[in-house]
Amino acid sequence: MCLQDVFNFNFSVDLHGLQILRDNLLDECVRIKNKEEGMKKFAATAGAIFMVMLTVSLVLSAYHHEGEYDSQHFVAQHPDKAGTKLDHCALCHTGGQYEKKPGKRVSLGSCQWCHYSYGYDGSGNIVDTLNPYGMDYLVNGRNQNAVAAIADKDSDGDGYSNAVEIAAVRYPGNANDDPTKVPAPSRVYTKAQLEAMTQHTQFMLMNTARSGDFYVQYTGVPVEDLLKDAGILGSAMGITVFAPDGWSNYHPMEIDSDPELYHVNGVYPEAYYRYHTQADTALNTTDGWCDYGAPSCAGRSDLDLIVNAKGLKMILAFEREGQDLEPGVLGDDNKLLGEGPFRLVPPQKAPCPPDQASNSANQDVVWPYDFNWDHNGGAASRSATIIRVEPLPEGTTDIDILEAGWEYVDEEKIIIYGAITDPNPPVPDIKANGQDGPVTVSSGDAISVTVGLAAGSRIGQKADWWVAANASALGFYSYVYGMGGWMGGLTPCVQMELISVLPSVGVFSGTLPVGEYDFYFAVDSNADGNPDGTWFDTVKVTVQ
Ligand SMILES: [Ca+2]
Ligand SMILES: [Ca+2]
Ligand SMILES: [Ca+2]
Ligand SMILES: [Ca+2]
Repeated sequence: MCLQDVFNFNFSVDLHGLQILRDNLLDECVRIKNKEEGMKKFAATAGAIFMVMLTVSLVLSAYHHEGEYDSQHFVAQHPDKAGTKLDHCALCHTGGQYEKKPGKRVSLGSCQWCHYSYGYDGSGNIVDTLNPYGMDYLVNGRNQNAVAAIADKDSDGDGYSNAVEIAAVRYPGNANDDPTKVPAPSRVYTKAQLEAMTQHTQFMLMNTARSGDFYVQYTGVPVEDLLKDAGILGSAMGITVFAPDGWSNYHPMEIDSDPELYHVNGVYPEAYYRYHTQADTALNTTDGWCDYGAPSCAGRSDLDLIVNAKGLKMILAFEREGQDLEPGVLGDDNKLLGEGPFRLVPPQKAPCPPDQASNSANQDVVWPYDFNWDHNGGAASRSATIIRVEPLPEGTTDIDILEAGWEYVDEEKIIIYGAITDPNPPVPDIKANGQDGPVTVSSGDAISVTVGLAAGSRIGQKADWWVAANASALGFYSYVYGMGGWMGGLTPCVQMELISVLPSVGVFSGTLPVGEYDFYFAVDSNADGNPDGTWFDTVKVTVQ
């Protein structure tokens, strides 16, 4: 009798718990299916198939968000989704890349991509910025009926209809976001918490392309320290910082050869203070371009080395010249005014003098506008409320607060989410004879193995479940739910959404031949059929 026969022969298990869970899941599938069919019927009876070929001639003022026209149609159809992450440009628009110089491509998020591709003056082609859902919405009439008409389509081809995705608050135009994923770990910081951390003060130039330059002293916490405090994972490659007006900036963790990518870790080069009467807005009120009026500029002269005791770092600033940053508000023209309560401040990577504004008619000056000079001011996110640490851990998706950013401005908070420590991960538990082990029994003694799971933050995420035993000299055996017992090799027990299994259920009960057995219970952060063992527990059984 081989070990497999032993397992099969002796296998007797209380499947009741698992069966109840399975039945609940089947009910849920039926419910979703009915909902989908209801949507189909509604769409058909409404006859809402509008093939309106739109000429995209959009008359809009500068800085006006196109989303305001379309979001009303989406929210009218889905009033309960107002203010969710779907009530955002990213519902219909994608990010993109452009070739800045031959062979050099720059990636932009949905907001920046729209502004880049479509332009502030509406001169570009908005269609270039649409994701598959946005495209379906457009060709179906670009109105509330269009939202209904495309409900049962799977625009992004990820296997879930638009209606199902929207109900689950998942992007219907992004195949990387679907209802089997759970929100990424997140952590909220208050201003008081930031102030309690080790402070960093630095004097620096904020050089912009066309908004005017200034020297300033900012105080805050180094972003590197903040992310360490949040438990940044070794897998993190960079951060995207969001402001509540929809603006975002990406920053890699380590220094990058791209001059426009400002890194999070480490220090930036020292710089010289550059002063010229032509640039000084206090002296040259017609076309000066640099504000030297900050108290921290006092006593400095042209070509003085700027000394910052702890160097220049990317900081999350909350004070300017010792005063709280002015909170951000959205002006009548949709432009963000103010910069607080928190501003992400990157120093210059390649220090240079303040240069004339690009839109100034007078470039016959000491430091005319130079496209290739370092304009760090443009990468300094004002009123930052969200830091996404990328890439998001497998099986997770964006948290649902993108449009709640204004509340964070008022409440002086910032949220960090993504590749950070999960304070509430799944905890699998496997026991032999009620013990965590190791367990030693005599030949002929009964052995029972039970598993339990606290699904934690991953409740609802689709996963591979594994119940396996590694028997000395005979290799792996798996308990496969669909087969009703144990079989040789590694096969998932079941592939389904993570749920808490409390109390524990039996997976083996009987006797085993003399030998050593390592029993495993694992759940993965994916459902790809390959054993990852993202979260696992083990118990050793020795039969003497
Ligand atoms: Ca889909
Ligand atoms: Ca999707
Ligand atoms: Ca400038
Ligand atoms: Ca897997």
